[in-house]
Amino acid sequence: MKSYIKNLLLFILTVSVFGCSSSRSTSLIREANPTIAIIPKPQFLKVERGMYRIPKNNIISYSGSALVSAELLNTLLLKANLNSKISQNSDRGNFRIVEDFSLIMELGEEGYILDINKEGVTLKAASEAGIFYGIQSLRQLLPSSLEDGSLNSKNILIPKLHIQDSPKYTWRGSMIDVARSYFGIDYLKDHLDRMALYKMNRLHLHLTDDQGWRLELKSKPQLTEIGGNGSVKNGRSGYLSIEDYKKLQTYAKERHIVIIPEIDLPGHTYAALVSYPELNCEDLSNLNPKMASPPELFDGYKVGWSKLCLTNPETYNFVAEVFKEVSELTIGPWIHIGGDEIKDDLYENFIVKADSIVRSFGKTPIGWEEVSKAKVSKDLISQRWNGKTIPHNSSKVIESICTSFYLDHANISGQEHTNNWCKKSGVTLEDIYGFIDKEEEIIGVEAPVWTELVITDAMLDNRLWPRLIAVAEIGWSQSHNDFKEFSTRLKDHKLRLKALNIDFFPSAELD
Ligand code: TNX
Repeated sequence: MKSYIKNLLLFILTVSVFGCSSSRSTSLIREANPTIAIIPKPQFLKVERGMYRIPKNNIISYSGSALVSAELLNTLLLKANLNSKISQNSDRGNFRIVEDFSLIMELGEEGYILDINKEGVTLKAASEAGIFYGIQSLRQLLPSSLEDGSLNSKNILIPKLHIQDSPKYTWRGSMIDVARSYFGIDYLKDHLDRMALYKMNRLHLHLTDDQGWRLELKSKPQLTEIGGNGSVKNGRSGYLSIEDYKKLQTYAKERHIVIIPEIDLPGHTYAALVSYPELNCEDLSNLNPKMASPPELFDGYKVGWSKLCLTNPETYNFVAEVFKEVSELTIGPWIHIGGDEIKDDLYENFIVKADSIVRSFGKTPIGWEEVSKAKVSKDLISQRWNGKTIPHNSSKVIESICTSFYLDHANISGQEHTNNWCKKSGVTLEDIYGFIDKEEEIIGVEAPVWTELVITDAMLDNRLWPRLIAVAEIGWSQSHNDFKEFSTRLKDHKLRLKALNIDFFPSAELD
């Protein structure tokens, strides 16, 4: 609270010293104003002179079908210990929500306009998603004590301003490997809340690997009855029930986030092979070197030693049944088929089949970049991680190059319990922010956390935050070339991360 008041005084001082004529460049105005620290950086921001004081009693008016958004804003005001009433089809409220599809050309699917002036707050967008993101920006203008419900001030002031904002990329993702160490529905819901604050919209779950299978399937119960019990050494086991998976997707959808399930095939499959041993080749030649064999579970770190038996026709029935049920359970349009780190003469043949199986169930397949060696359909999206694959066609790409996006790597050089095979010195905030996105086929960015060495909630928080905030900015903002300026805004988020109960890594940039 203290720092909020300090920031406010600083703001009043800067406005009175510099003045804020509309001809001044927005970046200069923003630099002069320490209270505006919105992340991701909005596309256009103009700060006006003065502040708007939010009264104790508020009216939220909305047009069209914006009731859900009005309720969301209502919740935000209630969290700030303010009163508010919702009123339809009137523009008399001091908070006005205008959802108007004709703004689609100007703002796109996810853009918004936020105006704060002496009359109050107006939020306009072509869609619910746009309004949602506008509310996230407004949320970041309110004191961080809002996040834990401890904000109880009679004098909540927000800067008068005009923002017009829309994202650079449609794909702004986070990936969590829940297969090596299990992270369940409670952690994942918190994670969705945190992602939403930073306008991220894709949560990719790496649901299966050698150590564990984390999604219940009715047609294949042993996958979780047996494979769900495994984990990496000292990691947690468990799985998402069908009910959990449905609930999680609904929760995500309410936050405009799509869940992407990954069933990693044909390698990284020991948890499936121990659950249904008949899927192995008769001589177990598909396990090489044999790090475990049924009925033992595998809790080690080695990768690339297990694969489905690609000469066995039963394998393809298994794959089709699994993708059928996963497709039926998944509300989003994408299914990730894995496809990483495996050698087999039939690999490309398998990937072509998996691609067409997934499409036959009406979903768009995604695979780790190796899949693009195969003659797959143009629809298949490739996820770049080491940049070593020469693609067979120019498919769309999700950028996760490990030097910039692998958050299981160290926050700073030498951090314990981190991978370092991609970059010895770690993947620092500055490494992430310095990523240069020059390739045209990129639809967005995604930051994976592999969890061989990440076995508690605190460790996962530490790997994700604050680095995921830099990823969010790369995904949303048109440019990201001034790390110093980003760091200045980031500092302002430290208290908010604390209020959200996040065990973030204490990066120097936060102090
Ligand atoms: C490579 S990157 C993997 C994962 C491991 C990670 C960390 C990629 C597509 N696959 O299976 O967890 O390295 O060791």
